[in-house]
Amino acid sequence: MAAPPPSSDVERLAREIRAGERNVLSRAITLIESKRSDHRHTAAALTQALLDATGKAVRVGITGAPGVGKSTMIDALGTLLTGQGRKVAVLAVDPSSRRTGGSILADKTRMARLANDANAFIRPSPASGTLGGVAAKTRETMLLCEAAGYNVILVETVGVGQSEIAVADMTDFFLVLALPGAGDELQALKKGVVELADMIVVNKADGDNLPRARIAAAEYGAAPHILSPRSPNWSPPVITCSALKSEGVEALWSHVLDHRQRLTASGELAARRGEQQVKWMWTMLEERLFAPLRSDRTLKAALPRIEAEVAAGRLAPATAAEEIAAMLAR
Ligand SMILES: Nc1nc2c(ncn2[C@@H]2O[C@H](COP(=O)(O)OP(=O)(O)OP(=O)(O)O)[C@@H](O)[C@H]2O)c(=O)[nH]1
Ligand SMILES: [Mg+2]
Repeated sequence: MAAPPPSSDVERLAREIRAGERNVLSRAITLIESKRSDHRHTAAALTQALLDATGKAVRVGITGAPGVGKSTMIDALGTLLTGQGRKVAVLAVDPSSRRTGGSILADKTRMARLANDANAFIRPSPASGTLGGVAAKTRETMLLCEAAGYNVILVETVGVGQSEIAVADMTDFFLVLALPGAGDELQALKKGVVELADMIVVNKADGDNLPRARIAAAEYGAAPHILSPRSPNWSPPVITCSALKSEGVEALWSHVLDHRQRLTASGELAARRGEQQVKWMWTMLEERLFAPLRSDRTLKAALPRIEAEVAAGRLAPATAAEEIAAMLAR
């Protein structure tokens, strides 16, 4: 099936994005985030038109508990990379309503250097919605940024809930930041996130924290997941850093590049990307099929009643599912 030919509007947008025009990029991302169906059609045509210019960036996901120093690390790492002549885009996946206007501003002040860097582009998380929806928009945004010439994409997500999986599924390298405290934190990290990690970075390894950070790094290094890494060609390193003092950031990046080289050589990187693309397709299809559940007034009004009937045992779940499917099909 061939994609529909792009309209002249889409062609112009695509051309300007390829030329790296930031304002156009911002406007195009707003189209992607829009709920209007005409905007969504344009956005889809645009990503299709730009597809050949995507996929060349190093995509890095960054997670960790609130306050661990993700934004500070992104500022330090991003500044290092723009200093090497790279173009860095910073995106976020935060489906909670945590990130209101105020904290976007707070984020920009924690990324003060990057926020004023002509070779960096910072875009906060799309407004709250379903995780699937927010993640889908961030993925599309990532593609636009790549087409605009950004060759490093850093995606921040907060270390609570399912959003880590979504971010691990859209990146090549997944970085978990941890605190020097260890102990409890190690327990928490063991519950899943760490299995996604391509590297663990114990941050805030400065001042009085330094000895504790070293101990924590040794403890993480001995954690069971390290013995069963995601790839046969990569064992996740555990390092210490100080994002605040920009210490250890170069070593961090050299691990990212080393990982890239090994997984490219083994063919795993291409395979991972391919699997991710197919998974995105299904996620987007699901989002699209279920969209009426959130937007259709009649459906929205009917669902609480149906749920209540099912909960009370008056309506069989199978019958309820049939009823909802029939309404979706209308
Ligand atoms: N001492 C020390 N403080 C740090 C370091 N990195 C970050 N901080 C401080 O920790 C606090 C939180 O930093 P952020 O970068 O905003 O943390 P975050 O993980 O992005 O936080 P959320 O986005 O709210 O989840 C700030 O006060 C930083 O200055 C570090 O390496 N050393
Ligand atoms: Mg942050």
